[in-house]
Amino acid sequence: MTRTVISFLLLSGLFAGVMPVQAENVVVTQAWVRALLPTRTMTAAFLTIENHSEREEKLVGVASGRVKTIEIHGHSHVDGMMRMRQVQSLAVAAGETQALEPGGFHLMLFDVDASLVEGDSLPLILEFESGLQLSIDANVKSVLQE
Ligand SMILES: [Cu+2]
Repeated sequence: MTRTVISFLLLSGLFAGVMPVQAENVVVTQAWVRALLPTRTMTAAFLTIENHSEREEKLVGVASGRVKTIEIHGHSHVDGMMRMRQVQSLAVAAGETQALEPGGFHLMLFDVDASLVEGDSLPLILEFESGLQLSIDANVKSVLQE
């Protein structure tokens, strides 16, 4: 297959994923990012995914123009200690709501644009296994506001 055809297929997949009728069924609310601490380039983001559709939606990736790498993390107890661990995806069952919040699932942001400050907003693109893509803005909040 030529590169042009591949690009076209990728593009059409993208457009199919952001059709309004589909996007309305999955709503992201309460998106926020913990402001960077001085000299740090890593932080976490939190949000709530409401799945109003009739099928499971699985979050498989998150991207931002201002962050190099974003991982989906969960927590597990290892020898009585809470440890973060990366998960490959996060499923939200039909009709369910999944919160990503401190102490639970969260997005881990690595190599964050150092100019990101409190009061700023960070654009995030959430990618679901179904091809659905949601663009949202997460508010940057100081740890003191938590
Ligand atoms: Cu983490």
